Amino acid sequence: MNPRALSLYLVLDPGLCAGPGLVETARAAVRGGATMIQLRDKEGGTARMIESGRALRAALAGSGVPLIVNDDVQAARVLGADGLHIGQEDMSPAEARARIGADAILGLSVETEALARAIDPALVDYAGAGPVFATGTKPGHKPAIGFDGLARLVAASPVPSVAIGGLKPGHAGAVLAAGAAGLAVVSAICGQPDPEAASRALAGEIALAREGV
Ligand code: TZP
Ligand code: MG
Repeated sequence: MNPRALSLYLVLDPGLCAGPGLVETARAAVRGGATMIQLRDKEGGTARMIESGRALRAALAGSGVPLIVNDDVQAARVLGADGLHIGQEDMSPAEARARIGADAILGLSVETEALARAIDPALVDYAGAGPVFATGTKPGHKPAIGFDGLARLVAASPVPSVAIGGLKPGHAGAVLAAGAAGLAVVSAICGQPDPEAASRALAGEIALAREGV
């Protein structure tokens, strides 16, 4: 996996993208510069995941933006998704890797330095590191780690990390300075009145931060 794909990682949650809908939000985000899309649906079950995933796959075809499925390996396989993202409480990375195949992207959420250090780079392609800030998007999330904690997780991880949790415009410089490959966001794009403009603003900030401006 090219770590640049982690630059602006949109996590699409149907609960928060109810306005324009998942597909329109994804299209707008990609026009604005999103580099990876995850479908995360904690409520709808595998059937809805497959239905939404099919529409997203069609919308993303030819864009070069990978589609990642959260947790649901069955949906990921049926969809032929580009990858799977799992948390610490989901199946093990070894099982996930065995079920999605050698070529798919596998992401793992890590909330502590010890978990980041424990990543097996032979199995996992990237770490989702956070939450950087407290967020209403994920009730009951682990304690916020801040930018200092993020830097420690990134340093401990043997694979590229994407930061997540409460990230908004204004945060890209600090996230990249902490060593992360990019920002993963839900509410900073999903549910914004203009998801394309929101993505473009974040992507622009990330580009500026890379230039060291
Ligand atoms: N994992 C850790 S925080 C989080 C997830 C899925 C939610 C991030 O949402 P937001 O709206 O970008 O804070
Ligand atoms: Mg999970």
